[in-house]
Amino acid sequence: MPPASDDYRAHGLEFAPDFVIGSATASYQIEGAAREDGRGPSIWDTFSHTPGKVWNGDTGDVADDHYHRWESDLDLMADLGLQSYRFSIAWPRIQPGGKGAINPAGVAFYSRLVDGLLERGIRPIATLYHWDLPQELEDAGGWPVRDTAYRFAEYAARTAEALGDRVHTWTTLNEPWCSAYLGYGSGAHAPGRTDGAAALAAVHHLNLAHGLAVQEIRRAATNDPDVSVTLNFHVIRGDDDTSPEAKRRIDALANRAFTNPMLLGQYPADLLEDTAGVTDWAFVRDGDLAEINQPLDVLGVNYYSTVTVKMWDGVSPRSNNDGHKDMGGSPWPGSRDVEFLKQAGPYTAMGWNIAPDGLEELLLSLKEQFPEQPLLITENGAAFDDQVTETDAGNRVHDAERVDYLVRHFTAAHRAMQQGVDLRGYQVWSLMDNFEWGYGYSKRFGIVRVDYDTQERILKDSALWLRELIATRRLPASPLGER
Ligand code: IFM
Repeated sequence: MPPASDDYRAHGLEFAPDFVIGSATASYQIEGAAREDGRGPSIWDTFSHTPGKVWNGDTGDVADDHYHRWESDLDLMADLGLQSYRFSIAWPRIQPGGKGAINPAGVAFYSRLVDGLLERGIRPIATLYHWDLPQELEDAGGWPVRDTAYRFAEYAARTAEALGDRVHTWTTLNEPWCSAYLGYGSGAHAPGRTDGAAALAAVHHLNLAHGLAVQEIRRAATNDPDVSVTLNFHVIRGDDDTSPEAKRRIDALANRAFTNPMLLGQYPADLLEDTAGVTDWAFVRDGDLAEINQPLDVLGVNYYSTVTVKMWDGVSPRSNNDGHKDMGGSPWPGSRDVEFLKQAGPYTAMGWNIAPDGLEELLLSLKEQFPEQPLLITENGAAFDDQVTETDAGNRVHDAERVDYLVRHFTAAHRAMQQGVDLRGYQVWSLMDNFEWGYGYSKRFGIVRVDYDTQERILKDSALWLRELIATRRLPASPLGER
Protein backbone atom coordinates (compact mmCIF):
# COMPACT_ATOMS: atom_id res chain seq x y z
CA MET A 1 0.00 0.00 0.00
CA PRO A 2 1.47 3.41 -0.90
CA PRO A 3 2.20 5.70 2.04
CA ALA A 4 -0.05 8.72 2.40
CA SER A 5 1.60 11.69 0.79
CA ASP A 6 2.26 14.85 2.78
CA ASP A 7 -0.79 16.57 1.37
CA TYR A 8 -2.98 13.65 2.49
CA ARG A 9 -3.81 12.47 -1.01
CA ALA A 10 -3.49 8.74 -0.43
CA HIS A 11 -5.20 5.88 -2.19
CA GLY A 12 -5.70 2.23 -1.46
CA LEU A 13 -5.91 2.75 2.30
CA GLU A 14 -8.07 0.06 3.84
CA PHE A 15 -11.09 0.64 6.08
CA ALA A 16 -12.37 -2.31 8.13
CA PRO A 17 -15.94 -3.49 7.46
CA ASP A 18 -17.06 -2.36 10.91
CA PHE A 19 -15.85 1.20 10.25
CA VAL A 20 -19.29 2.60 9.50
CA ILE A 21 -19.35 4.83 6.44
CA GLY A 22 -22.48 6.78 5.67
CA SER A 23 -23.87 10.21 5.12
CA ALA A 24 -25.74 12.86 7.10
CA THR A 25 -28.55 15.41 6.79
CA ALA A 26 -30.77 17.46 9.11
CA SER A 27 -34.52 17.93 9.27
CA TYR A 28 -34.93 21.64 8.52
CA GLN A 29 -32.32 21.48 5.79
CA ILE A 30 -34.04 18.79 3.72
CA GLU A 31 -37.59 17.97 4.79
CA GLY A 32 -39.77 20.87 3.62
CA ALA A 33 -43.48 20.25 4.44
CA ALA A 34 -43.10 22.96 7.03
CA ARG A 35 -46.80 23.20 7.82
CA GLU A 36 -47.92 19.63 7.20
CA ASP A 37 -49.29 16.89 9.44
CA GLY A 38 -49.42 19.03 12.54
CA ARG A 39 -45.83 20.29 12.54
CA GLY A 40 -45.52 23.46 14.61
CA PRO A 41 -43.32 26.44 13.70
CA SER A 42 -39.67 26.41 14.71
CA ILE A 43 -37.25 29.26 15.26
CA TRP A 44 -35.81 28.59 11.80
CA ASP A 45 -39.22 29.11 10.17
CA THR A 46 -39.49 32.45 11.92
CA PHE A 47 -35.88 33.46 11.23
CA SER A 48 -35.84 32.47 7.57
CA HIS A 49 -39.12 34.32 6.97
CA THR A 50 -37.65 37.47 8.52
CA PRO A 51 -36.30 39.74 5.75
CA GLY A 52 -32.53 40.11 5.70
CA LYS A 53 -31.68 37.04 7.77
CA VAL A 54 -31.10 34.43 5.05
CA TRP A 55 -29.46 34.83 1.65
CA ASN A 56 -32.00 35.56 -1.09
CA GLY A 57 -34.89 35.23 1.38
CA ASP A 58 -34.59 31.43 1.12
CA THR A 59 -36.57 29.31 3.58
CA GLY A 60 -36.90 25.61 4.43
CA ASP A 61 -40.59 25.55 3.44
CA VAL A 62 -39.92 23.08 0.61
CA ALA A 63 -36.15 22.39 0.80
CA ASP A 64 -35.46 18.95 -0.76
CA ASP A 65 -39.08 17.89 -0.25
CA HIS A 66 -37.66 14.88 1.57
CA TYR A 67 -40.81 14.64 3.72
CA HIS A 68 -42.64 13.43 0.61
CA ARG A 69 -39.70 11.79 -1.17
CA TRP A 70 -38.24 9.89 1.78
CA GLU A 71 -38.81 6.51 0.19
CA SER A 72 -36.95 7.24 -3.05
CA ASP A 73 -34.26 9.00 -1.01
CA LEU A 74 -33.84 5.78 0.99
CA ASP A 75 -33.54 3.85 -2.28
CA LEU A 76 -30.84 6.25 -3.33
CA MET A 77 -28.95 5.62 -0.06
CA ALA A 78 -29.26 1.87 -0.63
CA ASP A 79 -28.01 2.33 -4.19
CA LEU A 80 -24.90 4.01 -2.76
CA GLY A 81 -24.46 1.16 -0.30
CA LEU A 82 -24.48 3.48 2.72
CA GLN A 83 -23.85 1.60 5.95
CA SER A 84 -25.45 4.34 8.03
CA TYR A 85 -27.60 7.41 7.68
CA ARG A 86 -27.49 10.25 10.18
CA PHE A 87 -30.72 12.27 10.14
CA SER A 88 -32.32 14.60 12.63
CA ILE A 89 -35.77 14.59 14.11
CA ALA A 90 -37.72 17.84 14.01
CA TRP A 91 -38.87 18.55 17.56
CA PRO A 92 -41.86 20.60 16.28
CA ARG A 93 -43.11 17.56 14.36
CA ILE A 94 -43.09 15.47 17.56
CA GLN A 95 -44.33 18.19 19.93
CA PRO A 96 -45.60 21.12 17.85
CA GLY A 97 -45.40 23.55 20.77
CA GLY A 98 -42.36 21.94 22.39
CA LYS A 99 -44.21 20.23 25.23
CA GLY A 100 -47.04 17.89 26.12
CA ALA A 101 -48.69 15.24 24.01
CA ILE A 102 -46.91 13.86 20.97
CA ASN A 103 -48.17 14.42 17.46
CA PRO A 104 -48.82 10.90 16.08
CA ALA A 105 -48.29 11.95 12.45
CA GLY A 106 -44.85 13.34 13.25
CA VAL A 107 -43.79 10.20 15.07
CA ALA A 108 -45.18 8.07 12.24
CA PHE A 109 -42.97 9.86 9.70
CA TYR A 110 -39.77 9.04 11.58
CA SER A 111 -40.99 5.55 12.38
CA ARG A 112 -41.44 4.86 8.66
CA LEU A 113 -38.03 6.35 7.96
CA VAL A 114 -36.30 4.16 10.56
CA ASP A 115 -38.11 1.05 9.34
CA GLY A 116 -37.15 1.91 5.77
CA LEU A 117 -33.50 2.24 6.75
CA LEU A 118 -33.49 -1.06 8.59
CA GLU A 119 -35.20 -2.83 5.68
CA ARG A 120 -32.36 -1.62 3.48
CA GLY A 121 -29.67 -2.65 5.96
CA ILE A 122 -28.72 0.96 6.80
CA ARG A 123 -27.93 1.86 10.42
CA PRO A 124 -30.15 4.70 11.74
CA ILE A 125 -28.25 7.44 13.58
CA ALA A 126 -30.82 9.90 14.93
CA THR A 127 -30.05 13.40 16.16
CA LEU A 128 -32.68 14.83 18.47
CA TYR A 129 -31.81 18.48 18.04
CA HIS A 130 -30.35 20.01 14.91
CA TRP A 131 -31.47 23.57 15.68
CA ASP A 132 -35.22 23.57 15.03
CA LEU A 133 -36.44 24.69 18.45
CA PRO A 134 -40.24 24.97 18.64
CA GLN A 135 -41.05 28.68 18.37
CA GLU A 136 -43.30 28.53 21.46
CA LEU A 137 -40.28 27.61 23.57
CA GLU A 138 -38.28 30.50 22.16
CA ASP A 139 -41.21 32.80 22.96
CA ALA A 140 -40.91 31.56 26.55
CA GLY A 141 -37.18 32.49 26.60
CA GLY A 142 -35.47 29.79 24.51
CA TRP A 143 -32.18 28.15 25.47
CA PRO A 144 -31.12 30.92 27.89
CA VAL A 145 -34.03 29.72 30.07
CA ARG A 146 -33.64 26.63 32.25
CA ASP A 147 -37.07 25.22 31.53
CA THR A 148 -36.06 24.56 27.91
CA ALA A 149 -33.64 21.88 29.14
CA TYR A 150 -36.49 20.09 30.95
CA ARG A 151 -38.72 20.38 27.90
CA PHE A 152 -35.92 18.82 25.81
CA ALA A 153 -35.61 15.92 28.26
CA GLU A 154 -39.35 15.31 27.95
CA TYR A 155 -39.14 15.39 24.15
CA ALA A 156 -36.17 12.98 24.26
CA ALA A 157 -38.13 10.61 26.48
CA ARG A 158 -41.22 10.59 24.26
CA THR A 159 -39.13 10.10 21.11
CA ALA A 160 -37.03 7.33 22.61
CA GLU A 161 -40.21 5.60 23.80
CA ALA A 162 -41.48 5.66 20.21
CA LEU A 163 -38.29 4.77 18.32
CA GLY A 164 -36.05 3.35 21.02
CA ASP A 165 -36.50 -0.22 19.88
CA ARG A 166 -34.87 0.49 16.48
CA VAL A 167 -32.53 3.49 16.42
CA HIS A 168 -28.93 2.27 16.65
CA THR A 169 -27.26 5.53 17.73
CA TRP A 170 -28.85 8.56 19.37
CA THR A 171 -27.21 11.96 19.26
CA THR A 172 -28.70 14.43 21.70
CA LEU A 173 -27.54 17.76 20.24
CA ASN A 174 -25.86 18.78 17.03
CA GLU A 175 -23.22 21.47 17.52
CA PRO A 176 -24.51 23.22 20.64
CA TRP A 177 -21.77 25.79 19.93
CA CYS A 178 -23.85 27.04 17.01
CA SER A 179 -27.14 26.95 18.92
CA ALA A 180 -25.71 29.01 21.77
CA TYR A 181 -23.19 31.39 20.23
CA LEU A 182 -24.58 31.91 16.72
CA GLY A 183 -28.19 31.82 17.91
CA TYR A 184 -27.88 34.12 20.93
CA GLY A 185 -24.45 35.79 20.56
CA SER A 186 -23.69 36.71 16.96
CA GLY A 187 -27.23 36.64 15.61
CA ALA A 188 -26.21 34.71 12.49
CA HIS A 189 -28.52 31.82 13.33
CA ALA A 190 -32.06 31.61 14.68
CA PRO A 191 -33.37 33.12 16.86
CA GLY A 192 -30.93 35.89 15.90
CA ARG A 193 -30.27 37.40 19.31
CA THR A 194 -27.03 39.27 20.10
CA ASP A 195 -26.55 39.01 23.85
CA GLY A 196 -23.36 37.42 25.22
CA ALA A 197 -24.86 36.66 28.63
CA ALA A 198 -27.81 34.90 26.99
CA ALA A 199 -25.38 32.89 24.84
CA LEU A 200 -23.52 31.62 27.92
CA ALA A 201 -26.76 30.76 29.71
CA ALA A 202 -27.73 28.87 26.54
CA VAL A 203 -24.42 26.95 26.69
CA HIS A 204 -25.27 25.71 30.16
CA HIS A 205 -28.88 24.85 29.44
CA LEU A 206 -27.87 22.97 26.29
CA ASN A 207 -25.35 21.02 28.36
CA LEU A 208 -28.02 20.29 30.94
CA ALA A 209 -30.49 19.30 28.22
CA HIS A 210 -27.91 16.89 26.85
CA GLY A 211 -27.27 15.22 30.20
CA LEU A 212 -30.96 14.87 31.03
CA ALA A 213 -31.71 13.52 27.55
CA VAL A 214 -28.94 10.89 27.75
CA GLN A 215 -30.58 9.56 30.91
CA GLU A 216 -34.06 9.56 29.35
CA ILE A 217 -32.83 7.72 26.26
CA ARG A 218 -31.10 5.07 28.36
CA ARG A 219 -34.28 4.68 30.44
CA ALA A 220 -36.68 4.44 27.50
CA ALA A 221 -34.77 2.60 24.77
CA THR A 222 -35.07 -1.17 24.67
CA ASN A 223 -32.33 -2.02 22.17
CA ASP A 224 -29.27 -0.91 24.15
CA PRO A 225 -28.42 1.93 21.75
CA ASP A 226 -25.24 3.94 21.50
CA VAL A 227 -25.77 7.41 22.97
CA SER A 228 -23.74 10.40 21.85
CA VAL A 229 -23.55 14.13 21.31
CA THR A 230 -22.09 15.89 18.29
CA LEU A 231 -19.69 18.80 18.80
CA ASN A 232 -18.13 21.05 16.17
CA PHE A 233 -14.61 21.23 17.49
CA HIS A 234 -12.47 24.24 16.76
CA VAL A 235 -8.90 23.36 15.73
CA ILE A 236 -7.06 26.50 16.66
CA ARG A 237 -3.75 27.76 15.30
CA GLY A 238 -1.58 30.85 15.42
CA ASP A 239 2.09 31.71 15.73
CA ASP A 240 1.94 35.30 16.94
CA ASP A 241 3.31 36.08 20.43
CA THR A 242 -0.27 36.60 21.59
CA SER A 243 -1.63 33.46 19.95
CA PRO A 244 -1.27 31.17 23.00
CA GLU A 245 -3.58 33.44 25.01
CA ALA A 246 -6.04 33.74 22.12
CA LYS A 247 -5.98 29.98 21.57
CA ARG A 248 -6.64 29.26 25.22
CA ARG A 249 -9.63 31.62 25.24
CA ILE A 250 -11.21 30.22 22.09
CA ASP A 251 -10.54 26.63 23.14
CA ALA A 252 -12.34 27.34 26.42
CA LEU A 253 -15.39 28.91 24.76
CA ALA A 254 -15.62 26.65 21.74
CA ASN A 255 -14.45 23.25 22.93
CA ARG A 256 -13.99 22.89 26.67
CA ALA A 257 -17.29 24.68 27.50
CA PHE A 258 -18.92 21.47 26.25
CA THR A 259 -16.42 18.65 26.65
CA ASN A 260 -15.49 19.47 30.24
CA PRO A 261 -18.98 19.43 31.77
CA MET A 262 -20.11 16.54 29.56
CA LEU A 263 -17.08 14.30 29.95
CA LEU A 264 -15.34 15.56 33.10
CA GLY A 265 -18.23 17.02 35.12
CA GLN A 266 -16.85 20.54 35.50
CA TYR A 267 -16.65 23.90 33.76
CA PRO A 268 -13.09 25.06 33.03
CA ALA A 269 -11.97 27.65 35.60
CA ASP A 270 -10.46 29.84 32.87
CA LEU A 271 -13.78 29.94 31.00
CA LEU A 272 -15.52 31.25 34.11
CA GLU A 273 -12.77 33.85 34.60
CA ASP A 274 -12.69 34.98 30.96
CA THR A 275 -16.45 35.53 30.95
CA ALA A 276 -16.81 37.02 34.44
CA GLY A 277 -17.52 40.45 32.95
CA VAL A 278 -20.40 38.99 30.94
CA THR A 279 -22.14 36.69 33.43
CA ASP A 280 -21.69 35.30 36.93
CA TRP A 281 -22.81 31.79 35.84
CA ALA A 282 -25.44 31.81 38.62
CA PHE A 283 -27.59 29.71 36.30
CA VAL A 284 -25.41 26.68 37.15
CA ARG A 285 -27.21 25.06 40.09
CA ASP A 286 -26.02 22.46 42.58
CA GLY A 287 -26.26 19.03 41.04
CA ASP A 288 -26.32 20.23 37.40
CA LEU A 289 -22.83 19.02 36.59
CA ALA A 290 -23.61 15.53 37.83
CA GLU A 291 -26.66 15.48 35.53
CA ILE A 292 -24.58 16.66 32.58
CA ASN A 293 -21.65 14.30 33.12
CA GLN A 294 -23.04 11.08 31.57
CA PRO A 295 -20.90 8.39 29.95
CA LEU A 296 -21.14 8.43 26.15
CA ASP A 297 -20.86 5.39 23.91
CA VAL A 298 -19.41 7.56 21.16
CA LEU A 299 -18.52 11.23 20.86
CA GLY A 300 -19.64 12.79 17.57
CA VAL A 301 -17.00 14.89 15.86
CA ASN A 302 -17.82 17.48 13.19
CA TYR A 303 -14.82 18.93 11.39
CA TYR A 304 -14.50 21.20 8.35
CA SER A 305 -11.51 23.54 8.73
CA THR A 306 -9.26 25.37 11.19
CA VAL A 307 -9.12 28.88 12.69
CA THR A 308 -6.01 30.99 13.29
CA VAL A 309 -6.05 33.51 16.14
CA LYS A 310 -4.15 36.22 17.96
CA MET A 311 -5.10 38.99 20.35
CA TRP A 312 -6.20 42.25 18.71
CA ASP A 313 -3.74 45.09 19.34
CA GLY A 314 -6.55 47.62 19.71
CA VAL A 315 -5.23 49.75 16.84
CA SER A 316 -5.05 47.89 13.52
CA PRO A 317 -8.22 47.11 11.58
CA ARG A 318 -9.66 44.02 13.22
CA SER A 319 -9.66 40.79 11.22
CA ASN A 320 -12.77 38.72 11.79
CA ASN A 321 -12.35 35.56 9.70
CA ASP A 322 -13.90 33.03 12.06
CA GLY A 323 -15.77 31.36 9.22
CA HIS A 324 -19.20 32.60 10.25
CA LYS A 325 -21.51 35.20 8.77
CA ASP A 326 -21.18 38.61 10.41
CA MET A 327 -24.63 39.66 11.60
CA GLY A 328 -23.55 42.31 14.07
CA GLY A 329 -23.09 40.43 17.33
CA SER A 330 -20.13 38.36 18.53
CA PRO A 331 -20.07 34.60 18.99
CA TRP A 332 -17.19 35.02 21.44
CA PRO A 333 -18.58 36.49 24.71
CA GLY A 334 -15.83 37.84 26.93
CA SER A 335 -13.23 37.35 24.19
CA ARG A 336 -14.21 39.84 21.53
CA ASP A 337 -10.60 41.01 21.39
CA VAL A 338 -9.49 37.77 19.83
CA GLU A 339 -8.77 38.28 16.14
CA PHE A 340 -9.45 35.56 13.59
CA LEU A 341 -6.89 35.79 10.81
CA LYS A 342 -7.39 34.89 7.19
CA GLN A 343 -5.76 31.51 6.62
CA ALA A 344 -3.86 30.04 3.70
CA GLY A 345 -5.93 28.29 1.03
CA PRO A 346 -7.15 26.36 -0.78
CA TYR A 347 -10.70 27.16 0.23
CA THR A 348 -14.14 25.67 -0.22
CA ALA A 349 -17.08 27.72 -1.49
CA MET A 350 -17.76 28.68 2.15
CA GLY A 351 -14.36 30.41 2.21
CA TRP A 352 -13.22 27.77 4.72
CA ASN A 353 -9.60 26.63 4.41
CA ILE A 354 -8.99 23.01 3.48
CA ALA A 355 -6.81 21.48 6.19
CA PRO A 356 -6.98 17.68 6.50
CA ASP A 357 -4.06 17.80 8.93
CA GLY A 358 -6.44 19.63 11.28
CA LEU A 359 -8.68 16.57 11.39
CA GLU A 360 -5.78 14.28 12.24
CA GLU A 361 -4.61 16.72 14.91
CA LEU A 362 -8.13 16.96 16.38
CA LEU A 363 -8.62 13.19 16.58
CA LEU A 364 -5.24 12.72 18.23
CA SER A 365 -5.92 15.52 20.68
CA LEU A 366 -9.30 14.02 21.66
CA LYS A 367 -7.60 10.68 22.25
CA GLU A 368 -5.08 12.38 24.48
CA GLN A 369 -7.71 14.29 26.45
CA PHE A 370 -10.28 11.48 26.71
CA PRO A 371 -8.32 8.24 26.18
CA GLU A 372 -11.22 5.85 26.75
CA GLN A 373 -13.75 7.72 24.59
CA PRO A 374 -14.67 6.14 21.23
CA LEU A 375 -15.20 8.71 18.47
CA LEU A 376 -17.43 8.94 15.40
CA ILE A 377 -17.06 11.51 12.64
CA THR A 378 -20.64 12.72 12.38
CA GLU A 379 -19.93 15.39 9.74
CA ASN A 380 -17.20 16.22 7.28
CA GLY A 381 -17.60 17.51 3.75
CA ALA A 382 -17.37 20.58 1.57
CA ALA A 383 -19.39 23.06 -0.46
CA PHE A 384 -18.23 23.84 -3.96
CA ASP A 385 -19.79 25.64 -6.91
CA ASP A 386 -20.76 22.50 -8.80
CA GLN A 387 -21.50 22.54 -12.53
CA VAL A 388 -23.87 20.17 -14.27
CA THR A 389 -22.50 18.57 -17.45
CA GLU A 390 -24.91 17.13 -20.01
CA THR A 391 -23.78 13.80 -21.43
CA ASP A 392 -25.43 11.10 -23.56
CA ALA A 393 -25.82 9.05 -20.41
CA GLY A 394 -27.61 11.91 -18.61
CA ASN A 395 -26.55 14.82 -16.44
CA ARG A 396 -23.32 14.50 -14.48
CA VAL A 397 -21.59 16.56 -11.82
CA HIS A 398 -17.81 16.16 -11.95
CA ASP A 399 -17.10 17.51 -8.47
CA ALA A 400 -13.39 16.68 -8.44
CA GLU A 401 -12.64 19.19 -5.67
CA ARG A 402 -15.17 17.57 -3.33
CA VAL A 403 -13.80 14.09 -4.08
CA ASP A 404 -10.30 15.42 -3.43
CA TYR A 405 -11.47 16.98 -0.14
CA LEU A 406 -12.94 13.64 0.95
CA VAL A 407 -9.84 11.67 -0.09
CA ARG A 408 -7.69 13.97 2.00
CA HIS A 409 -9.94 13.83 5.08
CA PHE A 410 -10.45 10.06 4.94
CA THR A 411 -6.66 9.82 4.72
CA ALA A 412 -6.38 12.00 7.82
CA ALA A 413 -8.87 9.79 9.68
CA HIS A 414 -6.97 6.69 8.61
CA ARG A 415 -3.69 8.16 9.83
CA ALA A 416 -5.27 8.94 13.20
CA MET A 417 -6.54 5.37 13.52
CA GLN A 418 -3.07 4.05 12.69
CA GLN A 419 -1.90 6.06 15.69
CA GLY A 420 -4.40 4.38 17.98
CA VAL A 421 -7.49 6.60 17.78
CA ASP A 422 -10.67 4.60 18.42
CA LEU A 423 -12.67 5.99 15.50
CA ARG A 424 -15.83 4.05 14.73
CA GLY A 425 -17.04 5.59 11.47
CA TYR A 426 -17.45 8.54 9.13
CA GLN A 427 -20.62 10.32 8.04
CA VAL A 428 -20.14 12.56 5.02
CA TRP A 429 -21.92 15.91 5.11
CA SER A 430 -24.15 15.93 3.25
CA LEU A 431 -26.16 13.33 1.41
CA MET A 432 -27.94 15.99 -0.64
CA ASP A 433 -27.57 19.67 -1.43
CA ASN A 434 -29.78 21.48 1.05
CA PHE A 435 -30.71 24.64 2.97
CA GLU A 436 -27.37 25.89 4.29
CA TRP A 437 -28.82 28.07 7.07
CA GLY A 438 -27.96 31.77 6.64
CA TYR A 439 -26.60 31.00 3.16
CA GLY A 440 -29.89 29.51 1.98
CA TYR A 441 -29.54 27.36 -1.13
CA SER A 442 -26.45 29.20 -2.38
CA LYS A 443 -24.00 26.65 -0.96
CA ARG A 444 -24.05 23.04 -2.10
CA PHE A 445 -22.60 20.44 0.29
CA GLY A 446 -24.30 17.37 -1.19
CA ILE A 447 -22.73 14.31 -2.77
CA VAL A 448 -26.09 14.19 -4.53
CA ARG A 449 -27.16 17.26 -6.48
CA VAL A 450 -30.69 18.53 -5.98
CA ASP A 451 -32.34 20.59 -8.70
CA TYR A 452 -34.53 22.85 -6.58
CA ASP A 453 -36.95 23.50 -9.47
CA THR A 454 -37.68 19.87 -10.30
CA GLN A 455 -36.39 18.07 -7.17
CA GLU A 456 -34.39 15.80 -9.48
CA ARG A 457 -31.49 14.09 -7.70
CA ILE A 458 -28.22 13.53 -9.61
CA LEU A 459 -25.41 11.43 -8.15
CA LYS A 460 -22.29 13.59 -8.23
CA ASP A 461 -18.90 11.97 -8.83
CA SER A 462 -18.36 12.19 -5.06
CA ALA A 463 -21.36 9.90 -4.51
CA LEU A 464 -19.93 7.39 -6.97
CA TRP A 465 -16.56 7.69 -5.22
CA LEU A 466 -18.18 7.01 -1.84
CA ARG A 467 -20.03 4.01 -3.26
CA GLU A 468 -16.74 2.57 -4.47
CA LEU A 469 -15.07 3.17 -1.11
CA ILE A 470 -17.87 1.42 0.78
CA ALA A 471 -17.99 -1.49 -1.67
CA THR A 472 -14.23 -2.10 -1.88
CA ARG A 473 -13.24 -0.83 1.60
CA ARG A 474 -10.22 0.78 -0.09
CA LEU A 475 -9.76 4.50 -0.59
CA PRO A 476 -10.16 5.36 -4.28
CA ALA A 477 -7.62 7.87 -5.60
CA SER A 478 -8.22 11.60 -5.86
CA PRO A 479 -9.01 12.80 -9.38
CA LEU A 480 -6.59 15.64 -8.63
CA GLY A 481 -3.79 13.10 -8.17
CA GLU A 482 -1.04 12.78 -5.61
CA ARG A 483 1.55 15.48 -5.29
O1 IFM B 1 -24.91 22.41 7.15
C1 IFM B 1 -24.22 22.44 8.34
C2 IFM B 1 -24.82 21.47 9.32
O2 IFM B 1 -26.16 21.71 9.54
C3 IFM B 1 -24.11 21.57 10.65
N1 IFM B 1 -22.69 21.45 10.49
C4 IFM B 1 -22.05 22.25 9.47
C5 IFM B 1 -22.77 22.09 8.17
C6 IFM B 1 -22.09 22.96 7.08
O3 IFM B 1 -22.12 24.29 7.46
